[in-house]
Amino acid sequence: MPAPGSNKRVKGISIHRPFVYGSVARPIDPAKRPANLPAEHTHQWTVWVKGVDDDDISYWLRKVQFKLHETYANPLRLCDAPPFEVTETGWGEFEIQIKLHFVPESGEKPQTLWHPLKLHPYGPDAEIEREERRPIISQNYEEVVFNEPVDAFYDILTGGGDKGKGGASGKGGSKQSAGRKGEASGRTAEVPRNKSAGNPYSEATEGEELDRMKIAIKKVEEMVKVEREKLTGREKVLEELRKTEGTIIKKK
Ligand code: SLL
Repeated sequence: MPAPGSNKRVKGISIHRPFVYGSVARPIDPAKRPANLPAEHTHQWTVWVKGVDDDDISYWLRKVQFKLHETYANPLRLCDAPPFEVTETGWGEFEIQIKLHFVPESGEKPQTLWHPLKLHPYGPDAEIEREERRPIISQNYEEVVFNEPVDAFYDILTGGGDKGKGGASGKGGSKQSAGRKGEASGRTAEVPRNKSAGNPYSEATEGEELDRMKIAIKKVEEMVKVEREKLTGREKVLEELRKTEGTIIKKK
């Protein structure tokens, strides 16, 4: 057992933890517009940091600070317990600074992310989304990597800690109990096998992405082959031309 407060690191080990950050924005329905809402506010939005499929991440993430645009009163918003999210209303898009503070046992420095808040539909379905006032979701899957974590944090990350929350029991636990290579037991970096209504990030999604990449690689290889053949043909013509030109020069 390491001495309390020991900062001995677990050598050669790197542990990653997945999470999702992003935002959802809803255009304010004029029929249901709250009376006290400033006239220029067009949307209500929420920005968040959460586990994949709402898995508990509070055993490694202690608090999250969101820094909003300076047009907001008190732009620094600190969430020191889950849910790590801020809901606001406003009129414009801007970059939200998200600062992740890890649990003190980790000894890790905070890490900063940036999320561009989206209020307006984008992509191929933008028009219909606008017409139907659909919520605009913009989110990213991300992984934080802890290289050679200190002993105490390693125990917490892998479920050996005694914090008693979100461990090998309950919803997250059953999903995570399978374990991954190089990780002891309990808490792992597993994502759900299949996607669901609220969560697009899963092993199946990853598989689909890999299949798409395989198809794309094959296509690129075929295109390269076609171009190579064209090049060989042109080099032959060039060779012929060189010969012909050589003959002409001799004639001169
Ligand atoms: C823009 N560069 O011009 C961006 C800035 C800022 C949005 C957008 C403030 C709300 C409030 C708000 O929505 N700021 O007044 O409380 O589009």
